[in-house]
Amino acid sequence: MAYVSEEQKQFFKDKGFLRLEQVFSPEEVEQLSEELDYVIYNFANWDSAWRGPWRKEYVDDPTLVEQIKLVAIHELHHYSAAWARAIIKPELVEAVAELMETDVLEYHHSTLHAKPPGEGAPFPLHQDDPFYPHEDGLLYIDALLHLDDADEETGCIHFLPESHKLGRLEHIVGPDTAPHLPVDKFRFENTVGVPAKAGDVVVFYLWTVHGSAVNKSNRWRRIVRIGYRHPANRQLGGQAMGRPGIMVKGVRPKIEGIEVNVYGNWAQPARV
Ligand SMILES: O=C(O)CCC(=O)C(=O)O
Repeated sequence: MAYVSEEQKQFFKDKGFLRLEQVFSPEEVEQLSEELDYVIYNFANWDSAWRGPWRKEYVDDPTLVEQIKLVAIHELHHYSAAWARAIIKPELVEAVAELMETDVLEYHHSTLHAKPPGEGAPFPLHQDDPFYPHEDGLLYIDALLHLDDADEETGCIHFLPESHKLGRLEHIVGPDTAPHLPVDKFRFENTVGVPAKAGDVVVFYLWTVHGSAVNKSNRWRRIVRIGYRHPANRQLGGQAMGRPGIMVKGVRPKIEGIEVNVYGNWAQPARV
């Protein structure tokens, strides 16, 4: 049984992104949403908006430039069993594996990006590569699981079509800014918005350029990004570096130079 059509595969390969409709049922979304709200109010960081001088290009209202808010937290399955089920859900994992054309797939990380009403933070155009660089940006797929309907008003995700074909791009980095692409060369007006419904998943390559605008609405825009990679795709640094992920499809192939450093692994020296 196929989870994505040939047309969807072709679109993804060409454009670098794709919306998968209703991967999660309304009942699943309701439970994920309820448990996520508990995490948001009890564990998450409400001061996670990306910083940097690029903000003034993305926030029209000067009084909001310093006010914008983003609620974030990593690894939702450490907080909620519904989320533990979500990251291994066969309909999601199989669709990602088909798009990557692989029969082995490893979970890498999950990250919540929740934009509160009225002041939800924008994201400057960037690739995800600077955050968790991998040797091959086409053997890594990020999946944005939508908990709310997202549209232009709430700051839905935008992509620069075909940008994954550019490979790894040099980003502006530094202590006072989140990694991003130069705002004069990478213009938000050249991107396409991908509105999505709660339960939809929007997928894109590690090298696809993306970003989003301020949430100007009176609604939340909650998205959880779930990263999946081919287990042979070597990580070069950043988030979750050195941490093996759970296998979500197939058996991990033995790769020279990729260690599986699981605490308690029988192959590790005994702790005293
Ligand atoms: O949540 C968004 O609007 C953007 C998220 C993003 O840039 C990312 O997950 O890398």
